[in-house]
Amino acid sequence: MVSKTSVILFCFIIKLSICASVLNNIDYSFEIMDPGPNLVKRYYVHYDKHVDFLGAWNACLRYGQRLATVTSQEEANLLQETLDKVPRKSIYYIAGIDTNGDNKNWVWVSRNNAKVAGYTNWHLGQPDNVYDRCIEVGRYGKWTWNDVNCCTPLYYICED
Ligand SMILES: [Ca+2]
Ligand SMILES: [Ca+2]
Repeated sequence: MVSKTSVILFCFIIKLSICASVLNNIDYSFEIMDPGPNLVKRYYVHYDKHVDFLGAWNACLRYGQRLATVTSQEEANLLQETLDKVPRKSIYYIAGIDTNGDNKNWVWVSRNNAKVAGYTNWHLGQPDNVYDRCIEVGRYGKWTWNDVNCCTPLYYICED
């Protein structure tokens, strides 16, 4: 007889592997016009529906936006101001993923796979898990970053 625990574990592993293979196989290599360093960026916080990372990435495109990047202290401040206006505090995807699963090679997949370089806003002790290959904000307050499993249903932040 198969125990309930092993069924749950099996489903969990299947879900993880599907999610991981989708993440590895999707073609993120489309060209996005990059407005450059003087960009006046706007962030859009979407908190109507929880989705996994790919759902978030696609939803932003459907809105004519793209999943948010945070590449400087100015942008982090703008994001914080934007999030502080949202009536419900929650946890949100932004566009970084760990390409190798080693917590070292993070790229912004909505920005022509630009390396997450220079500015970062990791919470103390993060990233801490090689299986968590996406970035969420809001888990630990002050809108710092945490690495999270890409299958986790979360809200998301887009930009244009
Ligand atoms: Ca990680
Ligand atoms: Ca983490």
